[in-house]
Amino acid sequence: MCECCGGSATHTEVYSVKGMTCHHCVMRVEKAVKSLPGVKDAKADLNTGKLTVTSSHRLSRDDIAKAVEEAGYELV
Ligand SMILES: [Cu+2]
Repeated sequence: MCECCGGSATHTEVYSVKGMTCHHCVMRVEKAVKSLPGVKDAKADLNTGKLTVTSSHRLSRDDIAKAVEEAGYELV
């Protein structure tokens, strides 16, 4: 159950990540975001730079940005 809206639906947000140049970068970004509390899945796309995050509650963009930056990339 969602803590912010009370619903049972999962939240999906799409972000853009700058600086990914290979499959290894994608893995690093996904791993960093997946380590955040509440995140169920994270999928990064090397070609588009899109990062799709599925979570059990709405995450703050700052938390995602911090995780991405700690992995060595930038949320745009
Ligand atoms: Cu790389």
